[in-house]
Amino acid sequence: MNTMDRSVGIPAHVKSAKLRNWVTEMAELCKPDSIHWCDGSQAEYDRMCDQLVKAGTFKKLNEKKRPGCFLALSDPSDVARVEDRTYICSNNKENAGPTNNWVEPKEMKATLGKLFDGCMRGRTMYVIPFSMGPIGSPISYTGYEITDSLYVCVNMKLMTRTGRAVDDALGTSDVFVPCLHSVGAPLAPGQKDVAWPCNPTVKYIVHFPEERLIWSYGSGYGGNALLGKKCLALRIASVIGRDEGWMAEHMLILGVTDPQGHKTYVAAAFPSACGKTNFAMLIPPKEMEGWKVTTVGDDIAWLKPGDDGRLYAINPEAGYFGVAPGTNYKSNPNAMITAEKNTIFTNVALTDDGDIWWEGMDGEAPKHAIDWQGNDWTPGCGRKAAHPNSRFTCPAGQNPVIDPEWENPKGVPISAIVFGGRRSTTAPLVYQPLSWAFGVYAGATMGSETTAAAFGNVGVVRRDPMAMLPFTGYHMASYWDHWLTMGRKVAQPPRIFCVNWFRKDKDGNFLWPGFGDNMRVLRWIVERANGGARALEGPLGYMPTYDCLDWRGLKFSREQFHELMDVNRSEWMKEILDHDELFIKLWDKLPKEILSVRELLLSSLWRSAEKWELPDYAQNS
Ligand code: SAT
Ligand code: MN
Repeated sequence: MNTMDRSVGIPAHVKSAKLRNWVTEMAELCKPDSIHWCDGSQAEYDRMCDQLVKAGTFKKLNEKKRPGCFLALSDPSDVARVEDRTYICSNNKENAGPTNNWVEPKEMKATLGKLFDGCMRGRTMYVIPFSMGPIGSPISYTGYEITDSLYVCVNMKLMTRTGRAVDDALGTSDVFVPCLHSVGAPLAPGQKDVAWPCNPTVKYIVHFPEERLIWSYGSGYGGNALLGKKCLALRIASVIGRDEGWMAEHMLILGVTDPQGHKTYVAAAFPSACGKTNFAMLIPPKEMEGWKVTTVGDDIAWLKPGDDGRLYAINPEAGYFGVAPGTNYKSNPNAMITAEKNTIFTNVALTDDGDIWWEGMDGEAPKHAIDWQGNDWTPGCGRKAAHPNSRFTCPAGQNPVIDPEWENPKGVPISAIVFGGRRSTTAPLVYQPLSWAFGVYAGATMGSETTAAAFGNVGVVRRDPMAMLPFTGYHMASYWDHWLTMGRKVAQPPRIFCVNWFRKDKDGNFLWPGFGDNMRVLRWIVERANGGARALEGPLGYMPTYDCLDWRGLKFSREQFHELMDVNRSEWMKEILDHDELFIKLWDKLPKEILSVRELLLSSLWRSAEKWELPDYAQNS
């Protein structure tokens, strides 16, 4: 432990008065047995992992097979983000908007005050200094997470930049986001702790956007507890970005290098279960020699205007918190390599040789394993070995295709923004909306078919504007307005594109191979964004014809391509009626441009043929 202040154990090097006062107050409220101020060192991380092993939270994995790796199994009641327990407590209900849960801030503080009172009894209170973005960079943001979970401490060490350097960079400043977290499981004197403490019934993930304050209670899992990620870097940052003129987006960032060595950066928003991590680490087909994809980020992008009139993006995170099931050396070898060492696995299965396994991993299933609930598991037992939302937490720097600029404090210039969803019908493989406003409309009305029963019926289109539905810290329509404002402010905004890798034929087969072959579409996007590739004007925007794409190494006919690119008028008329439902919900703050674009889209669909056929360029024109 560091040199302690006599009263509550705040190290003397911590100079910010606001920080000292806040930690003191929270210690008085939560009443922990002791306070530990995290220094972020490797030695501290190792000590904490040892302690987690002793407590039974961690199991050390086979050092030969998974060096530096641990497995944690959570309580079955604590396995994912809890959207229905997530609140945006802005001063006025109108500012949270109809897509967020809201409670009057004073009332929420009263409720939480009672829950937090004494909630850390019998436990240590850890204070984690962390930076979203490189420490000390002008576009980074500092947070302090108070938590009673060691699991959170070690995950935050991988997911953010933590430790003493953050305290020093903050200095006497009072600009930081206070994040208070408790698992909500105080221990009576002598009471033995459980492996995964949490509150099985009471959970609150609460944001106070005007105060830039986060309080989270009851859960120890993922985005509920690692408060730098969705809570700070998206919900609170979206509000800060609106106020300061930048954007916090749920986007991956990748670099595309062409055979001449020219690099273009692309940001892309996909709802969950659309292969976002795979796209961020895409491996181009070998026939597309000389093309290369590198990763800047896999989940979150902060986009800020640069002096040259372009938008620059940073990845505020330092690690990946990736979904394990379905990841394998074929679907995403780079993710597998990233998680080979120094990784924390949560809720995957443990094999008899001390390694991990999940559904969809390469090779055969093990004959026997311990499942995510700690029970014996065999291939025919009828239960899943890994939880569908099981995760790996690993340092981004271990990604073999990490972009050399990924930690550049200036960020990387973004040339294209891609919106994508999972649609078995209606949405073509790729198109480029006619302008920024048309692109904002496309992002705002983005829809994806549900894959997990968690959202109700499987296969129903769920609207998820810019993939930000659960992550926008204010009124969704004001957020769209901010997008439109940014397009006017930035002299050279990125070009916007829409993709759909998931269209199916009449028999329910995917029309597009996906994975590495998405590079064919990405190449067109990049060339288009750089003013190169050809396109035709369709009813929704610009579209590539068959001859615009690189088909080397893939047998794919014109007919197949046309089926994928078809824009069906009746389907799109219905689609727009469905957009209307969202617009009516958000009517009180709906930007006028959204309705204007809707009219223009209707008018171009009206005059197009029922089945809009993509014409072809003559082969050699
Ligand atoms: O749990 S996280 O919020 O970090 C990941 C997710 O659910 O999107
Ligand atoms: Mn995400």
